[in-house]
Amino acid sequence: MPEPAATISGAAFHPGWLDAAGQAALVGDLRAVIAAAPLFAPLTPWGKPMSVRMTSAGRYGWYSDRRGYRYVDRHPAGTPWPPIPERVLAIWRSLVSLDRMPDCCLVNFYGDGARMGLHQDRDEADFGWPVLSVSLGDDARFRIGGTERGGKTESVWLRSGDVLILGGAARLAYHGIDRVVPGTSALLPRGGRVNLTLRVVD
Ligand code: MD3
Ligand code: FE
Repeated sequence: MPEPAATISGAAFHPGWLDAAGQAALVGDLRAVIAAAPLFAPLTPWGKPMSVRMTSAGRYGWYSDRRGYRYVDRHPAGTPWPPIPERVLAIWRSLVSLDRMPDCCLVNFYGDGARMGLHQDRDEADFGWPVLSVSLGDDARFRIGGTERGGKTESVWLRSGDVLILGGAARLAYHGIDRVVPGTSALLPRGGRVNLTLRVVD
């Protein structure tokens, strides 16, 4: 596997992994995913809509409502999730594994003012598999700490085309997105940020 340019709290950082043409092609693939499975704002377990809008591709999609966080095999409209685009799977093959493909590609869209508070990703069955994240569009300040809430954190700017692999000790690290800076990328005509996370679910 290629060596990361840097390690941030145990996460492997590959800045600029996708060039401009690769990013634009990926946006085209995601338009088809969103046409089949429209973005929606999941409700937190406390009943408040999240500021990040989401959808998924793959066998499972991530979902939340008053009953809690979980993976489900259908979009809220009742339709199956579309397949994970081949171009997305190619990134996973290059950086994670040829032996096992991800079950879920969660698509997070950050419009004006959207953010994601510090949390752990622990709805998957096997934390031995890393999560792979791809950033597209406007710059975001990403925060990552340790495995205990309230510990020290560090932050790093994620820019369009950057890829992060969260494995090992980083797999259960608290993390979140503090803010997205409008107008920092021309990739998405109406602005905003898209993050893809590839996950092995079960
Ligand atoms: C660290 N997404 O969807 S990606 C999420 O930019 C999520 O939309 C953020 O956190 C986003 O759950 C951050 C980077 C990331 C993804 C998964 C992780 C960091 C992670 C899993 C474990 C530890
Ligand atoms: Fe997360």
